[in-house]
Amino acid sequence: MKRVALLPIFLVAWAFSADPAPNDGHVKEMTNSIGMRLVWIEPGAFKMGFSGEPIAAAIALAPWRAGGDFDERPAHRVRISKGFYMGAFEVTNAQYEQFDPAHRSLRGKLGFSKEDNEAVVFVSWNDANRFCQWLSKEEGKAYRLPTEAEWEFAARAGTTTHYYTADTLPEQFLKNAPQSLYPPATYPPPTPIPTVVGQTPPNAWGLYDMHGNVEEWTHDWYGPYEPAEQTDPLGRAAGDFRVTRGGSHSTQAYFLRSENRMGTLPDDQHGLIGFRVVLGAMPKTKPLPAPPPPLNQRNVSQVIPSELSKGPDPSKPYFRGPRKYLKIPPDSYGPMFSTHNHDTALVEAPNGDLLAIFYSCVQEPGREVAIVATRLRYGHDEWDDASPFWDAPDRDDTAPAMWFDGKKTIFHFAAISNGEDAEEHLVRHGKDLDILRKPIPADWRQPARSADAASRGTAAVHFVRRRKSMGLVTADRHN
Ligand SMILES: [Ca+2]
Ligand SMILES: [Ca+2]
Repeated sequence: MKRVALLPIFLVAWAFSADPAPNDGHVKEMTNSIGMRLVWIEPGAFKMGFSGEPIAAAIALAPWRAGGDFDERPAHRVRISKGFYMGAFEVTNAQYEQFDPAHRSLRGKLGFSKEDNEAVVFVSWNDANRFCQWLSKEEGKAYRLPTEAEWEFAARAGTTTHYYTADTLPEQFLKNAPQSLYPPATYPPPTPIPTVVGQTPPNAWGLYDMHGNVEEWTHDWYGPYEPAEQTDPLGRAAGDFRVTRGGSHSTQAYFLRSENRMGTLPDDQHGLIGFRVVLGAMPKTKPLPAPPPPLNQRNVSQVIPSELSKGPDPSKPYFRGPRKYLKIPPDSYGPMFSTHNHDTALVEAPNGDLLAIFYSCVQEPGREVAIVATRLRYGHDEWDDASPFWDAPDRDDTAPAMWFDGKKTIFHFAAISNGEDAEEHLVRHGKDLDILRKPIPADWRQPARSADAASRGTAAVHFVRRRKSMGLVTADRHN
């Protein structure tokens, strides 16, 4: 982890040659010990989230998206009370590898990011934080990831439009956008594209690549917005996904908007995701509490009914009429979608409830695809209303499967992708739905329907493979 000693002399000169301090002793621009250019972001206030004009049809691509994604609302006033320095560019391979030289082996993986001056990718949220800690120690200063609010504030640079370039984004910002997933395409994109930083015009505050190039990790857990004005918000206190912002190459302009929110698991290392740093103390505010659990996880009886094994009298005919188990309000466009719901997985829980999950979207494969759930509680005649179950924002949470091990644990098999081809296969299990990862061959796309018990304590899950063949994996409580 050795620092390159070549740059500082030049860089100190740069710092002193920067514009005079704007008003409180901060130079407008400086370059740090590893050659990162940082620009000073003044404190201020802005409206965070979707507001303003409907998105043009050529960008929204579907009328239901003219108002942005459901999680961009309600737009709310945010005050950023303290200024900070922000990387003018995304962190590059050359910069990151001063911290972690071993990362070099990932250059060019799937065709992404080969050169020194390309944005670093295949770095998890945890990696990005470790990099910030390392740099903080090296320089004796406080480097960190931006909060989600700081990121949007900085990206907008005073604009209220969908991009800092107005309500449309010039063509030069779009790298491989037609190879995005909606309409469908393959992952990785068949045409590798350079991600050299700073090739498109910066915003008014001197920040490059806030629209596209690579997605950028932020500090915050992903969760719903609140309508009230906030000062220095830090997102939610807990969650499954960390927010990424700005969209990337191989992604359509809709997802590159200033207000668009994306996210994934904090240990995900992905070819679309990198980061930029902030220099400045973390705000001392408290995050919003984690949102309340969805209906399908609320008031779940912990009692195992004594008569559970007793069914209808087998000697008498027994009919129950069809009953609706999918209850999503009409014209719902997130977090549940009334248009297209499919591929149910069903388990009987030990308390006698039936739990059903399925994927919900407008069109598959789409980045809006989410997993929703409904529960038929033991002794009830009607299924609950549907409620959200699992939804990595702007990822296709492809085909779910579930399995109860006959003892205490329900497993949820999931895949996260940007389109048709899943890149991440996950197993969540237990009361808290802890996330485990199960290594699955790269060309296996999605779990297919419900899992079966293969042997005592072991689930067998069929996976659809890319060439229409099937694969089989097993899982138990330990893996
Ligand atoms: Ca970017
Ligand atoms: Ca989004």
